[in-house]
Amino acid sequence: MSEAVKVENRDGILVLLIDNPPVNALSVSVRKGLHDALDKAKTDNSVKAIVLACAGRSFISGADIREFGKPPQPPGMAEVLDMLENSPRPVVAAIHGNALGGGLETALCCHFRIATKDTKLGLPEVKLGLLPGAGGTQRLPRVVGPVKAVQMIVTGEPINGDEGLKVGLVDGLFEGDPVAAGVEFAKKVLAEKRPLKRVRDDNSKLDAAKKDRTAFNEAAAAANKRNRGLVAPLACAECVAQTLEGTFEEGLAFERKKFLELMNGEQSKAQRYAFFAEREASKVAGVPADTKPRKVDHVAIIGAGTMGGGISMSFANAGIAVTLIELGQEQLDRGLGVMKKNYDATAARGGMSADDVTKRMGLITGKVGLEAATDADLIIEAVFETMAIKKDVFAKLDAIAKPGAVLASNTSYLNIDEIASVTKRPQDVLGMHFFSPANVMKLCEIVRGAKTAPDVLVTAVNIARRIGKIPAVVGNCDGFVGNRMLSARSKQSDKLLYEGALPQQVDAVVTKFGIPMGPFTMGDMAGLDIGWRSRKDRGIKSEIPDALCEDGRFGLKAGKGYYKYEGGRAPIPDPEVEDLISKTLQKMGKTPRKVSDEEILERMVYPMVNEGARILEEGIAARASDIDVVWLYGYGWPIYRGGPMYYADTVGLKHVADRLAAYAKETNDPSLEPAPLLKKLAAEGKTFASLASK
Ligand code: T1G
Repeated sequence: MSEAVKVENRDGILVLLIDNPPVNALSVSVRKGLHDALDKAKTDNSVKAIVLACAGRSFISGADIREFGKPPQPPGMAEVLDMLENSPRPVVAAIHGNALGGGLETALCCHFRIATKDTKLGLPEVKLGLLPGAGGTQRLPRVVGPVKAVQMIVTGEPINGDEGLKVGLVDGLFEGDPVAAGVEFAKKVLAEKRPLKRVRDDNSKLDAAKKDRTAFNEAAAAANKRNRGLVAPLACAECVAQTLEGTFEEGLAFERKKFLELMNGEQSKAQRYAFFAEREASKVAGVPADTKPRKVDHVAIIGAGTMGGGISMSFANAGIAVTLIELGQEQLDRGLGVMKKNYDATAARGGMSADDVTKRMGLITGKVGLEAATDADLIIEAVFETMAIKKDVFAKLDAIAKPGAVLASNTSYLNIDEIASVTKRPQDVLGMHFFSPANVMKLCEIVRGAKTAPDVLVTAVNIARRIGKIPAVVGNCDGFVGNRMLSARSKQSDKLLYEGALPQQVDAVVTKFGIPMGPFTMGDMAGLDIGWRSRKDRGIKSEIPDALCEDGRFGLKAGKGYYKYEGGRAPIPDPEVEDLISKTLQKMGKTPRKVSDEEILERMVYPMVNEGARILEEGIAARASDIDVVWLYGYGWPIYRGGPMYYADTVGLKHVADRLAAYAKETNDPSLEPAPLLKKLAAEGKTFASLASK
């Protein structure tokens, strides 16, 4: 008996209990344990039925992703699943927690499945750039029908046990101990002499779609709607469609072929990297892994503006009560009204019920005056982005907040140490930089002050994950990690207009690369007047955006900026802007040149990578993968490209460094000179990833 699979014979019911923390992945030790136990059971006449269950918090959460890309270790999943599916005795999967990916595929090879009502049953392989590679694309449609199956497999979204019972994915629900429930169900199956049906043998749920593909095609198209640039979702749909074409065996062979293509493809490698990078970022470098977070029961948010409202909604969405504090009743009511409107809009779209809206709004208690934060364990300040106002708030909080309360600022670039300096408790102060819209965007930059205590960092990371955010710990500098790299890119996009590129050309290169919005569309969205005013305050000229603003072209809100807008938010290239740019260049005595898309892409991405190298040199980020997490979840970097640092590794750091040096010379821009770390790694033929193994 392997320690990963404990075997126990309970009056003829053979219990196979998988115990492979933390998520019961189907690692080789589990596969071996199952294989040996099933092999022995074949000739053990005392065994009348088999129960497959898991110890710990969950049923099997999938194949062991860490094994991918390495030489396969027997027994393979297919072999073990075959033994389950062809067992001469009934096999019952007793599922709790998660049955995901290979976990659900394993359960589909059992004759019966029972689950708890809140179990997550899903095939999320598509999120790793893969598809269910152990028969899931062929078995799930035979159990829940091809329409439901294609939705689940292409989106990767799970259903719970309740819904599983309704759609026939589970045969019964249970509460409490999976093993006891499994044994009881197995006894019932024996007593009722239920026939042993293999999922693969029942095609009845495929008949309707075989006759009329409309519903299936519509479901496949709908599920694929937001998958621009990704190859896995399409492959998932193709595999499910195979159930309507040929035999089970043919479908299985097709699935195998497509799975291997994806697993060995560039996109899945990047997406699997992103999966682990996200989890790595939650481990605070330099802080002992067993550092306990402080207790956070009561949360206060200061400021009911866009950010404060979005942050409050994130907590409410996670079922955590918050006190939302404003200085005046009118501002508070306005902020609460905006949140209610947001929730109502989601409900109107069917994204939640009216009851959900009431519940979530019920978790947000509006208060006037900072005193309402007195007993909060965590206070997140989200007031105006000026140092004076933040200092004033933190000085007051210092006098009001209870000892040990964590004081976080949502500032997007101001100096955390300067904010902390007005308190007597700098060790309790840090940044929690949410990204707008805060109730949607996943990233939370956790900004580490010079004096921030380790357990305060761990507390912020922990609470960020509790509200469904993806935390990345960053150091204190102008722009932290994300915005600092964004400014390196903006500097180049602005310069390109003075060299002959047009806004729509630059934006098209960036969106074709897979980033949702180009720099000039982004500028129009944010408003060009903000930068214009700040430049005027500092006596700085920037001829093209200045000329646009002098012409009242403030961006989307003015109906024109770098683009024109005709009623909607879609940016329309505007000949007037082309004219304005050409006149500005003439005035400046500049001759525009043809700028290639390739140069634009390199000057959009490589300066960011260069800034990322400097960020690593300065210790502002502990890992290159943390920088990638920031860009994947804060700025829409395409998941199938892994992040800027991962992407640079795939391009080759020597090429990146050489191109930067060339552009530094051609455009007379020393800031494009390769950073020392980049130069060093390039010279040594190494990658940013090689730093992680140190
Ligand atoms: N393989 C290896 N390690 C895994 C893993 C997996 N499948 N899932 C999680 N881990 C590690 C994770 O890296 C972390 O490690 C720890 O477990 C806790 O994870 C053939 C091809 C299950 C919902 O895609 O979605 O089956 O940081 O922090 O928040 O068709 O983990 O502690 O060192 O995420 O409670 C399909 C992936 C695989 C599910 C739990 N399955 N996992 O969330 O914990 S491919 C998945 C998750 C497959 C077959 C195909 C989540 C979770 P460390 P965690 P959590």
